[in-house]
Amino acid sequence: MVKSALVVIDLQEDFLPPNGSLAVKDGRSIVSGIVALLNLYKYAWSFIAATHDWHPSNHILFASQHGVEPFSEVELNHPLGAEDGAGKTLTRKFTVWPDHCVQGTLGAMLDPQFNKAFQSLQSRVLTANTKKGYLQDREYYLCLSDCWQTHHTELEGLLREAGISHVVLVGIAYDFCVLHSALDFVRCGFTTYVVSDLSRPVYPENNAETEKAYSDAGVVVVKSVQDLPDELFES
Ligand code: VGL
Repeated sequence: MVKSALVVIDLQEDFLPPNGSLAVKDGRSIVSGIVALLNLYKYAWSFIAATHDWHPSNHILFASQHGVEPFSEVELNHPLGAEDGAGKTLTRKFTVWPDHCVQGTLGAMLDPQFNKAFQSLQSRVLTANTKKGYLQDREYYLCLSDCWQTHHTELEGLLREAGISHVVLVGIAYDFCVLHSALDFVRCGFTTYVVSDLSRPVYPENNAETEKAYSDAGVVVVKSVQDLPDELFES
């Protein structure tokens, strides 16, 4: 039996115009479409999760911590010091960002229209608020684990407990947290959809590369909600 979850990624003020410190172009324009997806009469979700980037103020992926310009790259060590075969600590290059989604700040709040609709659902369907990015020393573009796959959020366990087989992702950003979360869901065995009209990228100019990453991984990207198959909502 198909049981579907909607996962709304990082619909937080810092990713949204006009004031977000890492505002994604037209980010706010997807909110009303996402709110429409919360209509349980129309869409029979078994689970709805909202993820929150939730960083300490000295998070390692903030450019301010490295004295470099936002959107430049830094090379970081594996947070647990894992080594390659030759005994050398594993490293990876990461883009560093303006400070954003600092725990407890206005910028970390969910968009108010979405938040109100989401809160009002909470006794009618299983829901989760999944925080990620709270460990200072590693990035979490994924909502199931960090980028090194060393620490896991509770979301996968909650979805498994609820018997979820299919997930639909919307939110921000199409080329970072939505993309990497979708890849993580596929790795964990979920049938994974992304609705591209209800997501926006940081780098629209890289869309061809982003689309390739989705399709290489087996994520089904549909343009609009109408393109989602009916079987997602048959219980
Ligand atoms: C994100 C850049 C930095 C995202 C998070 O939510 O996609 N993007 N941190």
